[in-house]
Amino acid sequence: MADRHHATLAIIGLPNAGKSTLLNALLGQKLAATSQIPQTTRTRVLGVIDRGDTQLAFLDTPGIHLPKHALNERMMAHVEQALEEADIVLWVVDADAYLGTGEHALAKRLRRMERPTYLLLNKVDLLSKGRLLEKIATYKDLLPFKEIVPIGAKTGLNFEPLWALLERDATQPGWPYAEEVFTDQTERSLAAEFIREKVLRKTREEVPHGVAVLIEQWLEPGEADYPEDMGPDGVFIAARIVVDRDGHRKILLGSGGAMIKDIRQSAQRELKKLLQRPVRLELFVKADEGWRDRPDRLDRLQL
Ligand SMILES: Nc1nc2c(ncn2[C@@H]2O[C@H](COP(=O)(O)OP(=O)(O)OP(=O)(O)O)[C@@H](O)[C@H]2O)c(=O)[nH]1
Ligand SMILES: [Mg+2]
Repeated sequence: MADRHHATLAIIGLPNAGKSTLLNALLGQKLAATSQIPQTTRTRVLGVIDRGDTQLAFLDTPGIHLPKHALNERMMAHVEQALEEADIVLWVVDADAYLGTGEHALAKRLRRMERPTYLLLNKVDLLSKGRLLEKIATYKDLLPFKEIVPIGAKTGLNFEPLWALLERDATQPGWPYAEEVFTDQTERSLAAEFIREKVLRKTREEVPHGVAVLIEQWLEPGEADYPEDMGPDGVFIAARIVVDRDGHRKILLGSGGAMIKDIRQSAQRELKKLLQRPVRLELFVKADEGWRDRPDRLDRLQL
């Protein structure tokens, strides 16, 4: 007990770099929604893992971008808060993407913070060795990085050296979280996120950015209105999918309801895996124009 150490690690970077994929892979369990759509993550997600005497508390954060709506301002506040709390910053970049103004601005900010920062060059599966070396050369002068580690978040590539470095640098005394604590997400918040993930994976353009999910009913066996035909160990979940425009609602429903049916089925499968029990999911789609700029709506959605 006496030689237990920990570190809080903020996983930050631009949208779509693979931060949430990394969190899920490090934890060996899905905690965060991931998709090819930038700005998938909207809040801060804690994932804790204990390795020997070392406790590592990872904070996944929204991808850094210029806020257009009140929602996006709150997203950026989550990034700030995670950076404040972090002992170590893990800056994840898409090594296959161009190093642009976003990266320069972030480097400037991190330089001022003087926090030990790792550069994690992600998606190295998409690069040749030669291009990877070029990338390292381009990035290394941006900041005095504590470490530069090429990784593949999707496949767990280079995780062993990464773990070793993190364990070496996790020098804060004690363990802030009890051994059984694994995340700060509730089953309900995970369920809402995984439903939203299915929507993001099936829609495009402006639709995904205007989507939010609210769990309206969560019925356990024995509760009033729990469906009688459902068996003694299931859960009945009704969720509302909020969209920004009526046109988006129509897109989500699809012709003859085909799209929403597809979303419902894949979300229900995912929730069964999450909850390890039979799940019946019902989805409703509702347009609420301008919700991303309404503080009351954002509060209700816990954003
Ligand atoms: N080829 C490849 N793709 C990856 C890898 N890691 C993540 N991706 C893909 O990159 C996309 C974005 O991944 P996310 O984990 O959602 O990215 P994020 O940084 O959390 O994005 P935001 O939450 O929007 O900031 C997804 O399509 C992932 O499958 C990787 O190692 N290799
Ligand atoms: Mg994310």
